[in-house]
Parts: sequence; structure tokens; C-alpha cells
Amino acid sequence: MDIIDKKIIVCGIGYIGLPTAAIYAKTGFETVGYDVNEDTVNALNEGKITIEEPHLDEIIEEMVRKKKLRGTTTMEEADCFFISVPTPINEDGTANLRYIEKACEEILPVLKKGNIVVLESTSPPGTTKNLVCKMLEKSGLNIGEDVLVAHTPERVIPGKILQELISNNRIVGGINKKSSEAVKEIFETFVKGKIIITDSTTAEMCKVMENTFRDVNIALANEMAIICEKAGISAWEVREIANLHPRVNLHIPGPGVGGHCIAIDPCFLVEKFPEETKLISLARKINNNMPHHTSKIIEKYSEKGDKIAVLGITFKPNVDDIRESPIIELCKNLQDIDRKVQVYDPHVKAYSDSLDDTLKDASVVVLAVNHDAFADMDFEKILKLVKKPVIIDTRDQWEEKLAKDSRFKYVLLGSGEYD
Ligand code: SAJ
Repeated sequence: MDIIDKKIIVCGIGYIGLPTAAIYAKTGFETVGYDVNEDTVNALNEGKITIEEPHLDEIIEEMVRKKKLRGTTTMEEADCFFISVPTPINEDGTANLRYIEKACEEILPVLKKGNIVVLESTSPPGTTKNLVCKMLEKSGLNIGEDVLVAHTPERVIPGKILQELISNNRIVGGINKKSSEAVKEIFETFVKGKIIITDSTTAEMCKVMENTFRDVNIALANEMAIICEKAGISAWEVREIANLHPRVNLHIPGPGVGGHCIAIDPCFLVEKFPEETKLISLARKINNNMPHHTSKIIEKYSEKGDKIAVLGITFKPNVDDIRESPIIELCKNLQDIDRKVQVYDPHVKAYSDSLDDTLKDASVVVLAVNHDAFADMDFEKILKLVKKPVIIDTRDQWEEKLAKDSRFKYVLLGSGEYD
């Protein structure tokens, strides 16, 4: 069978699975998106998308129209299964692998000799061998011979998913050489980056460590911000100058770390290696404290009962994703100290109604997410609508425009100048 004639099922058509399915279809594979959510599947079958991701709507519409891609809520036979489901953490910080387990349960009845099963979801090291393989063994087939299995962690960044699916290097962690080679062959049809072969547990560890690297470095940037606030200097200036050094890359401070990856993945290591993950768990604590730190700054410049206009609610700029957003936590903190919070976010339907209404009578305006849409803000309008012209910028988006404008009280997170 020619590689391109393989039928692919992507299990879980969310933020990663849907674009992944789109790329397989565009490459020429017969592709099916499986999901338990009927609305998501119905939308796909109508050629529509339920998430915001540049150019995804065009490809989905085209692929569905050309009958290369469709959705289903019933699992069916295929040649390859790509599991792309969430791996959240429970309240107590332990990994919740139920969705992976459920996907394996769904695949089991249709699994046949010659199939390839690939886990794409970020998972604690050992999950492919100890969970996926163990579950698939229940089929009675020889796993590693009749059925090939690999972990190929997804490392695309929301906002650039389609581009990065093609250009990024890919790790292929097979449970054996045969599995790695088979999955590599599929990726070779569209991946332009390098394809690196390793074992499944190393692949899992690579992915978790990449995001942990970010988390620890962001924690360092946040600690620097707090130090600079005390020292009466600007962490943003320090960052700019220090990063001119060829081996330094200070990350960006801010009101916290969100999303479904960086704030979650380090917990997989903390759970498995509680004694060894001293730095990693401290970094998590530092980043988790940033919404609280930000609300403390806002508290200083407002009073009980004051209205706070929060601009941006997503976990990062220019996306519509609010999962694990630190701004939600920030808003809760502000409500706990009796501030009236109103949010505006042009990327999130529930908050995109009226900027004017959000700004009206606010005592503090908080730039919480540095969406591009906020870059050219109409500051005259802010002046007209607010009760007090106090701006708290958590991402250094407006410093150049506002720091020297005497009509505003401009406060920058990570900068001591406001004290
Ligand atoms: N953030 C900072 N300071 C920074 C960088 C990020 O505060 O210097 C915050 C962001 O505001 C956001 C969070 O961290 O709240 C995460 O944002 P991000 O853009 O760094 O990362 P994600 O979560 O969108 O995507 C990450 C990426 N991983 C790495 O860059 C190592 C992506 O490549 C992965 O595919 C993705 O996690 C994933 O799926 O695991």
C-alpha cells in the first residue's frame, strides 16, 4: 500500500487535533476526525471550525468540500490512529490520563493487524508503554509487531499551528525500531523539519522538559520583575540590555503562566519525581503567584467598590483560548478584595461586546493581555470614559506611549518607577 493511501483517524479534534487532521487531509490522506463532542463533529462536517487559528477555517472548508476530511462520533476502522486528547491535571496536581485511556478503549474494538497507533498528547514519561501499550494488548494482537506504537509529541504553538506542524522538527519515539520507522514514513510526507527517532519514554521526557524549561525561565523572569520593583528599576530595561549577551535569554515577565501546556506539564514531573523536582516545583509556585502579585499592585491603586477594567482574558496574546488563563485568577482575586471587575477581550465572544462599556467609570484600566488589537489603543477615549486615568500595564505594551504622558498615572509590572 502506498503511504498516502493510508486512512488516518485523529482522535480528539480540539486545538491540536483539528489542525493536525487538516494537514493530513491536505497532504492527501483520507482523514477522519473522531470526537465525543457532537457539536465539534457537526461543525467539522459543515466545514466550519469552533476555534480561532489563522487559516485553519480555509483549509477545513476546502478539505471537507473535497471529501478528504470528515468528522465522526463513532470510532471506525483505519490504518493509523493519532491520539490527540487533553491530558489535564487533577485538583491535587496529579496527571489525569482518563482521556488517553478512553481513546484506547474506543480504538480497541476496531484495532487490527497492521495498524499504527500514535500518542500525540503530552504525557508523563512512561505513558505510551505503561498505559497505551497495556491497553492495546487487550486486543490479543502482538503490540510492536502486529500493531506499531509511538509517541510523537506535538510542539506547535497556538497562533502558528499550521505553519509549525510542517516546519518544526518532529520527535518520533517508537516502542521499537519498526514502530519509529513506520511513523517516520508518515511524517516524511509533509514535515519539512528534521525527524528525530528515539524511544517513547525519551520522547515523552523531551516534550515535558521543553515546556518545563519555559516554565522555569518564565519564573526567573517573574522573580526578576519582583526584584526590580523593589530595587526601583525596570525589569523590561534589564531584560533588553541583558539579552544583548550572546548566551542570555531572559524570558518575559507578566501576570502569570497559562494555557494547557506550560502550566501543566511540569506537574507531570513533580508527581513522578517529588524529591528531585525542587527547582521545577518552586518555579510553578512563583508563576502561580503572579496573578496574586498583580492584584496586589492593582489593590494599591484602587479602593473597595472601584471598577477595574481588565483588557484581555486569554492565556496569551492573539488567541481565543482562555484555558488556565492567569487573568481569570487575577479577576477572582480582585473580586475577593471587593473590586468590580469588567473584562473586554476582542478574541473571546463572551467578552467582546463593548470596549466603551468596560472602560466607563473605571478607576483602574489593566492591560492584562498584550493582544495586537490593544497596541493602537485610543487613549483619548480612555481619558474620556474612565473615572480615574490609572493604567496598569502587565506586559510593557504601552510604556512608550504612556509613561511620559502626564495625563495618566502609568504603572508597569516589573518596574519600581511607580513607587
Ligand atoms: N509566557 C510568559 N513569558 C514568556 C513566555 C510565555 O509569561 O516569556 C506565558 C504566556 O503569556 C502564556 C504561557 O506563558 O500564559 C504559555 O505561553 P507560550 O506562548 O510560551 O506557550 P504555549 O503554552 O502556547 O505553547 C507551548 C509551546 N512550548 C514551548 O515553547 C517550549 C509549544 O511549542 C508547545 O507545543 C505547547 O506549549 C504544547 O502544546 O505543549
